[in-house]
Amino acid sequence: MTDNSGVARVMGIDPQEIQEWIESFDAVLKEEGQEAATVLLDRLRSRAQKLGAGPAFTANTPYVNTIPVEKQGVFPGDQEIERRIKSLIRWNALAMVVRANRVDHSIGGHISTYASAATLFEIGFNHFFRGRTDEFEGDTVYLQGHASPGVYSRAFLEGRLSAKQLENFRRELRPDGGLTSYPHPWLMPDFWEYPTVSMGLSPLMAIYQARFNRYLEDRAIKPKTNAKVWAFLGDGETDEPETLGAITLASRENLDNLIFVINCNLQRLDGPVRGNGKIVQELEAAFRGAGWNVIKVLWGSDWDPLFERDVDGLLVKGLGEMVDGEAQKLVVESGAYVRQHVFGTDPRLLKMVENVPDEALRTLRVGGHDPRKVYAAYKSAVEHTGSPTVVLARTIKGYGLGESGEGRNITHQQKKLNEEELREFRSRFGIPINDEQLADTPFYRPTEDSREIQYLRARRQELGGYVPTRKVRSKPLVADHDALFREFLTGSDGREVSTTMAFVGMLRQMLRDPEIGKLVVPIVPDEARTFGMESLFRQVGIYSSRGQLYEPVDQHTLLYYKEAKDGQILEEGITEAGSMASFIAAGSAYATHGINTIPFFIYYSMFGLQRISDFIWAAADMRCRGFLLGGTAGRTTLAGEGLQHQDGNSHILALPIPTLWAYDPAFAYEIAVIIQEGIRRMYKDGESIFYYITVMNEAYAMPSMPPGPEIREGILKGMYKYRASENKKSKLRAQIFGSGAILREALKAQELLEEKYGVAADVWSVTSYKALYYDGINTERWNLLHPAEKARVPYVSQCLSDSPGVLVAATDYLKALPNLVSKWVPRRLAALGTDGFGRSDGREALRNFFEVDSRFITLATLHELLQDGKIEATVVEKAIQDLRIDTEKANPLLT
Ligand SMILES: Cc1ncc(C[n+]2csc(CCOP(=O)(O)OP(=O)(O)O)c2C)c(N)n1
Ligand SMILES: [Mg+2]
Repeated sequence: MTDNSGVARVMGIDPQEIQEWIESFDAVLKEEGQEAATVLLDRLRSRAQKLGAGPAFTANTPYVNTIPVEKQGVFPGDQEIERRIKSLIRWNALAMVVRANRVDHSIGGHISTYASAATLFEIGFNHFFRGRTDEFEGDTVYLQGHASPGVYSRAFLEGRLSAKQLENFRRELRPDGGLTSYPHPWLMPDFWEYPTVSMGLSPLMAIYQARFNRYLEDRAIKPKTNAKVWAFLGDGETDEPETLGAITLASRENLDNLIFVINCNLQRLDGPVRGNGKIVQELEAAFRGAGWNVIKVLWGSDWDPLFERDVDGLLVKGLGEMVDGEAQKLVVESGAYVRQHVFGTDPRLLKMVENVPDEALRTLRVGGHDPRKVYAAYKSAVEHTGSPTVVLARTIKGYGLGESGEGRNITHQQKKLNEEELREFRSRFGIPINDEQLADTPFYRPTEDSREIQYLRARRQELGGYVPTRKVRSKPLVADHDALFREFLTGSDGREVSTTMAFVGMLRQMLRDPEIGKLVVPIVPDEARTFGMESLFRQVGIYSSRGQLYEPVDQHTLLYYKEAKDGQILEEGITEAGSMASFIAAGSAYATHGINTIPFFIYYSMFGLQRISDFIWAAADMRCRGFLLGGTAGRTTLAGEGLQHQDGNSHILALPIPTLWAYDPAFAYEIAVIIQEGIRRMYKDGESIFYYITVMNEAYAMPSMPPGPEIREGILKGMYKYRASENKKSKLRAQIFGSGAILREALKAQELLEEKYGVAADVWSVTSYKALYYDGINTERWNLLHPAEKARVPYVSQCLSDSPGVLVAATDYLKALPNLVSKWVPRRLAALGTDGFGRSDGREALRNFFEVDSRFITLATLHELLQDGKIEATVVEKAIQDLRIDTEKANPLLT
């Protein structure tokens, strides 16, 4: 096809002259080849620019297929049998949703997404997606979440899922099991690998997955392969900022192992994605601008002869100017409408189609439904080198649903079809189900020896097995790492260090360990210096696929910024979302690659759970393992920064994620115990859990771990008595809970109470309210279900059973955190916490402002004793004076 689409727009130039230029160019192309033609164009462009006549910038190409017919190549499959298979998959996917909806109107599912994606998926399944075998690592495929019925339906034909399972789609709680609505590895751990349904997450995860694969190769942890990462997205999904947010990373890193396929059905849930614009062109410009290889698959083979006749480029121009809202309308309109609106603008165009009947115009196929076009695009994508590829495939939402849904704005939520509509669908796709059976909408699977099943099986065998299949391939670690962590149990000999520094020390040692050293993946979003990690730059290097092409400004220093091709640190720049995507790739490598990489993602704690919680949720769904380190944590411990930075929230935000163990340790030995245990549970015992540990930047002498086996157990279970009062005689008793940096305030309060008020207080380090809370609710649940058996006692109640006195808890997080356990403690619990917006000031001022310092802990303890009638109000009033507490001070929650 010759593209002359600009011709009509050019004013004042003789068409003859234009034709001559074109012919000269064609001659160069023909005789000298493509490279020469490109040089010629480049030279002309530079010349024009120099003379001030540079062409207007455009990142777009005309609205036609990127791959010309001549370069399409042959389709290697049996098109007829593949069409039959696809039709059966369409039918069963539809039947799943229709049947589920009949049983319960509230259940349903989505038909129209898969209806649009069927050819895009099937070409992948039959020709491209390689399974994971012992010899080859396989491709990684992120499938559009709302198209899951189609994926199940294919697995049914493959013999991997039963009709009963299909029957129970979206009814997972049926006694005989069911199928989860969307791709959730947590719920179907042998099937789904990657959760994709929270829109925008999977494109970002796919980019970082592709980069992580390269990282493993560059570090010689896995062999170099040509495995691909495929991500299938919706066009509406591209409005999520995460979708396009990292595309420049993919091109910068030359990720030619990455292929996006965007299902451009021009619709999202409510209506058109860009009614008044063109989403394909918009995406083309964005991806081309970012340096991607863009392949547009817009028109099916039926259009080829029309474009062939379009010598003046009028048709291309017309299609290029038509907004998507109008293009969507063509789908639902008649052939006559198409004739009038696509070809009616110019008599020359009308002439082109004068012999084409209306019906043929109505059913002209778009590119994403044409197997040959899609095949050619994928082939070109997998063969492309040097940059990632995006395939922009034009499809029709609800394809095949006819009047009831095809191209309609309501189609996304279409779950019901009446008998007439079912009959039409059945006939259109040639499903061997007779009219009487239609009302029941049965599933249909041809016999095992049918050509369809044989073909489909043979294709998957050839490609190395079924996709998706999730299988844990890694071998458990064996060492106990006692020696590694032992040095952190003995304190810092009076040296003042922060828990962050202590953690970094552990990380440095872990990186040297013979078993786990290579497996550790430190991940930082441009905060390594904040956390004192710059020494690691030199020790293990920062990963860069290009090595270091420049001499760093600080090369003369010991800790210079060392980038290396086999560097181990993933220094992601300022992207917590991207860093989390790296964490997910590294934290799931035990399944994806059979490699136990252990990610340690350390970040500014406020910008973690608060900012990227949906990714953390997806990590849990994916059964990720590893450690999240919330650095510069605490509302009053991070001094100076203020409202947006000071994190008093994250331990509350960690609560909902079932597999995330959250700790707020105060001392180095606590961190050592937690990390050692985490490595054991995740990488030796194979538990699919991960850890969140807050670390702070307040420096103090780290004590050594108190003796006794109950300490280690207590640290892990959530609390242990750190320092008991030595005063055994006092009648005034208290139990004070401190956590993280606030533990030291509790210890100061213990002294104050003893010295000034004669109160004997024991101090507990509460390392994890979440762990105590989960233990509490689990114990309660067990008791509820076992009324006749001896009731179990929550761990927090056990701890306090022999601990007399009033109960006071102080935390650098919301008061809700200690209050979580208040029902299992033997008496009233007074909670001090940091509810409200942060402030810029020093620690002392902040802890006064938020009322969590030793003075307020003392006051709260005395107040509790007053409530119990153990002391007089005057004592408390006097204390308020002595402690210089301003009773009229601002309320931190309201100011
Ligand atoms: C983060 C997020 N927001 C909203 C939704 C709800 N939702 C599900 S599908 C959908 C429309 C999808 O449109 P598109 O991406 O174009 O995919 P299509 O179904 O058209 O292929 C929406 C809004 C979601 N799944 N995730
Ligand atoms: Mg869409």
